[in-house]
Amino acid sequence: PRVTRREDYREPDWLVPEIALDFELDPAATRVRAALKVTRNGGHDRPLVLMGDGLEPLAVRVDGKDAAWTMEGPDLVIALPGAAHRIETEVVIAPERNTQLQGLYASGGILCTQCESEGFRRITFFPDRPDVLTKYRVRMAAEKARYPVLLANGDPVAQGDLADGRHWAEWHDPFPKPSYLFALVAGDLVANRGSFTTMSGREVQLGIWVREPDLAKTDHALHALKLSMAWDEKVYGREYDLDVFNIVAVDDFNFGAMENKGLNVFNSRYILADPDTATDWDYDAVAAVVAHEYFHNWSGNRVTCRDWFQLSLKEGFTVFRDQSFSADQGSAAVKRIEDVRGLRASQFQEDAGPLAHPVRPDSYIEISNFYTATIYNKGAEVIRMMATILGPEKFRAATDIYFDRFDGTAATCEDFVRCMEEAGGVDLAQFRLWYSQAGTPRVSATLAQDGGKARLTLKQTVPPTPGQPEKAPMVLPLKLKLFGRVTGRALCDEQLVLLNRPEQELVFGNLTEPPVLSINRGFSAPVVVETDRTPDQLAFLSAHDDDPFARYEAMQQLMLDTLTAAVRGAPFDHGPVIEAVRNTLADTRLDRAFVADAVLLPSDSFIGDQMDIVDPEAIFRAREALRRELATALAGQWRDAYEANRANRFEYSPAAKGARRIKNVALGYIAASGAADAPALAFRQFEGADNMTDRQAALGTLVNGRSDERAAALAAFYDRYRGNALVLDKWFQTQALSTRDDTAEAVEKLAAHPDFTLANPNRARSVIGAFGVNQRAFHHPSGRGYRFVADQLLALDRINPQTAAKLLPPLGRWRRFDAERAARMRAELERIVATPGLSKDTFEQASKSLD
Ligand code: HT7
Ligand code: ZN
Repeated sequence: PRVTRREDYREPDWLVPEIALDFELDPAATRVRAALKVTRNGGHDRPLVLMGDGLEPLAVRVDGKDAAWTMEGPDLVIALPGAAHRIETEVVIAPERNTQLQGLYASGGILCTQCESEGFRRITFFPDRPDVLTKYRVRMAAEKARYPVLLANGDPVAQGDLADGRHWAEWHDPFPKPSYLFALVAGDLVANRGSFTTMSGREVQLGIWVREPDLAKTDHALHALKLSMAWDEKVYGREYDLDVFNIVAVDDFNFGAMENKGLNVFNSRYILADPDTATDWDYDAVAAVVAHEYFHNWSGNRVTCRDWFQLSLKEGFTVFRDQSFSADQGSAAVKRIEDVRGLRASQFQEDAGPLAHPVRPDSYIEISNFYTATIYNKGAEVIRMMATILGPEKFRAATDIYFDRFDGTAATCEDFVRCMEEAGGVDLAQFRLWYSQAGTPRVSATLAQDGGKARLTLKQTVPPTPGQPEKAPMVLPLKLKLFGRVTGRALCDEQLVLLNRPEQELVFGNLTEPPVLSINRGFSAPVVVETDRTPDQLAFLSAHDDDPFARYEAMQQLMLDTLTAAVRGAPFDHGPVIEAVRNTLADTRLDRAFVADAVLLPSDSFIGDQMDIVDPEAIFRAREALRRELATALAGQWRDAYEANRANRFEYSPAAKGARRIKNVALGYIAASGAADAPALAFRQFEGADNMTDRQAALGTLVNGRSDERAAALAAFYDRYRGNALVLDKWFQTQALSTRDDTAEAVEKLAAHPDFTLANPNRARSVIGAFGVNQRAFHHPSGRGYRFVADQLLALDRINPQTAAKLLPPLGRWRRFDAERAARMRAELERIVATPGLSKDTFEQASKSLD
């Protein structure tokens, strides 16, 4: 397959200032007529190349006359004599046969589009690249009874009825946009409507469109949308710009959602929420994704990307914006802890494996494979570091310059960094390495006391990654502080150190007591920090640090050091962890949600990430042993925490969420203690819960065990929710995540369940995706887990290559496992690569994983 390289970027040969699209919608055969105004860009004589994917031109006219054209592979090529022409094309496509869910497709009777990254070329011939900005007029007609609602980008301008039970609507979008932001939807939908008055006093009509039975589950999304609109005005000075903002929820979607101009299309999983069907995690995710897509209206739509190598320009920045928004809605500390947990689980793993790539990649085979944790989450960390270096006022001044200067254009990461330099008065030349170098930097920090002085030595290394064997030192903004071990008082103010050399030394004076180092506070840099802090010092910080993230981190490090020692067979002592957890549980000043995060042990896979060769069974055993010890040593405290937060009628507030969280963590520990009444307790919670958070947590606890209640809960859950696809996904997912030793076998049965289907990405991910991150089960020594994932992935590749390719990375981590497992994993990768007709999506992931 062809490789696209960043260095080959060339301006488009032809621009398209305007397009008029006319859709005769029909699931089996939709006729698409396009009229493009094209203008030659510069003094060349190259023909017009209109990209297509699986399209056949039924008519091609230039300036009103039939014209000569050729096909070059999937693309339509027309030689044009002048500087400006009108091109008309006509094609017929079949949305109901579109299982890839790219382009125009059908989902549960709704016709909808997904064009990012390269789906527009599956609808009509067009220069389908993000630096061609066009004004769109869209007319669509469809059978009125089946598709009473017709939506597109921009503002509605006209509608009417036709003969034969059909009707039509016309929409104009006044903002020039790239083709990836095009959208239309036709369906039998109803709206939860609202309005928002912008800061300049314009009223915007809001609509969350769903199928009628789901209407009652849309209030949370609508509320989140209004909060997001107000937040972007207040924090970034960004106002919405059209008269309407519509969101449509569909069940079949390759991703979370899509920011199409004025018409966001969402995976229904990130819109629908009510207490009976959505967990607190789901509620938070709905608000975060609604905010994310809304924020794209400026960071992505008004200012878009010049080419797909700049993807993090919109995605990293928008994730940073949505994370800041969510932090402002509740506990910022808890949000930061969760974001870092997510970053470590997905991005650090990606950066350490065969698919590692820079935040601004240099090449790709299939761009869909680059919607990764590196582009999104590491990209957000890169923006966060610049915000930290500049400080809030200068950062805001920089984003103002960025939005004003590049409004209506397709920009680059370099453009963004220059705005930061200009407003911040800083030189970010070396900082730019964050965009070009892959790999997670490692910092070692050692603190040596010498009388009233302490010397801190910081060293950095950046590990080699595919194609980048040698790395230059980076700029690492590290917030740090010293605390006195005796009094617990701060021995200095917090400092921001920019570590930009391989090694740097800092000296602290006037010390009156032994210092303890608090470093990378707030996770100011996305790096791995290794320190020589003792278990006693970590336990001390977990109780005294005034930065909540550093406090959490000290506890995690203490747990991790204990667990990795146990796995390696080195001497270890559970005592300090037990004492630290005891103290944290007893500290009534702490937010319950924070306590719940702090007392959770690192996951199996995060423990594995610390080892050169991962031994899944040894890790599982060590973690279970510590869990059991914590559970029994603190049995009374877990019971107290459970009881204190038990009488909890559903309310969606930070306090109520925190109470549910600590209660459910406590339930897990009660079960881990082996208490005889634990299954009954969990089952009672399962049956009596008035919300999905408590019900699913109880189910999860039971599913990890072997009680009679397990089967009863699974059956009851299935019976209650069999008609609700999103909740049924939880039923599948909870079983695929089970820590039991028979999970590999169980998922094979799940895949044969009548409700399992690969055609729905959420369902596929709920089994194959969840199983792939279940370290113990996926790495079953027999290799059956690998075979299962490879079989499913190959079957899915024929239906939906984008979704299939995203499930491959767990198989690519073979270098981290013992020789036998590695050989089995490689064998599956080789089988995948050798499969005839494999998509380029899966080919790229699998072949890179074998290199
Ligand atoms: N910008 C959106 C990306 C997206 C996407 C990418 C590939 C294939 C399908 C997709 N659906 C949406 C989502 C976002 O980051 O906001
Ligand atoms: Zn995005």
